[in-house]
Amino acid sequence: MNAIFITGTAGSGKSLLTSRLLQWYIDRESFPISINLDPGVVNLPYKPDVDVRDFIDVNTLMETYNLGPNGSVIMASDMIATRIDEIQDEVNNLNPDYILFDTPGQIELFAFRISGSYFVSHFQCDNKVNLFLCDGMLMSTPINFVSIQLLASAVKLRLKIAQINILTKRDLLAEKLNEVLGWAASTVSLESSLDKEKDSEYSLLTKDLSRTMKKSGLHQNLIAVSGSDLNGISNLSAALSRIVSQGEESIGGT
Ligand SMILES: Nc1nc2c(ncn2[C@@H]2O[C@H](COP(=O)(O)OP(=O)(O)O)[C@@H](O)[C@H]2O)c(=O)[nH]1
Ligand SMILES: [Mg+2]
Repeated sequence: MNAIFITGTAGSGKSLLTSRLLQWYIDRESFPISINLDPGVVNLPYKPDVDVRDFIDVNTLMETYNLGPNGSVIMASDMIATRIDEIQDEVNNLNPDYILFDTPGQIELFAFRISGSYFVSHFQCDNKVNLFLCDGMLMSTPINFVSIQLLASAVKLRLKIAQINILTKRDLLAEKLNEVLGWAASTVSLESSLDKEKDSEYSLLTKDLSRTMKKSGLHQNLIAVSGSDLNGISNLSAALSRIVSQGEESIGGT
């Protein structure tokens, strides 16, 4: 069993990509299942095989503990790890090839609180990989690009498993797509775009951060994917296969 955790900022395309990967593997005669770990989600573009909302009800938490919507979603996310045994049992009974974990809308609730990293490290399976989704619509300037790479690096440090960084919504980027992929692939290209930024103080700071990520091995390439027209999904599937065949010891990703 291979676990694929799908993380990223709110609205970056996690749930849509979960549904697309599910269908991708079904079409290739693998056996994938989907698990919704977002207790606060209302509508999903797929029918989850296991759903954390069956175990944790945000509305009940609101009433019982007199919480607002935000507080109850935080509490519900903190409770995910308490349900790991039930979720593990359901998954073991199904015994799939791929387990697609769709994670809470707000990345910090999963990656930066204790529950999410506990869940990732204690869930039992053969291989684990995290897909970190960088929202294509937020990668508009080289400074934004580096700040999101920094977030991707922080998530990698928290979850401590192999990670693939994905640029989502490639269909909406038009001519910007090659520029953003150029920033990911070439320091020269990124730094020359940073040199053109008006705010030179922040541009220098961003350059330093980017060089530090490169030096420490945290910088990763980006795979551009569209959850809308599926462009790029075969590259993603190939990167996933490489990690699965290399085994869990690989923490590098692409
Ligand atoms: N055009 C386009 N829209 C996308 C893509 N990925 C997600 N969306 C849309 O962006 C919105 C948020 O996506 P969702 O999967 O719910 O994001 P999540 O909060 O990360 O789970 C939805 O309206 C999706 O249809 C994509 O690759 N291309
Ligand atoms: Mg979602």
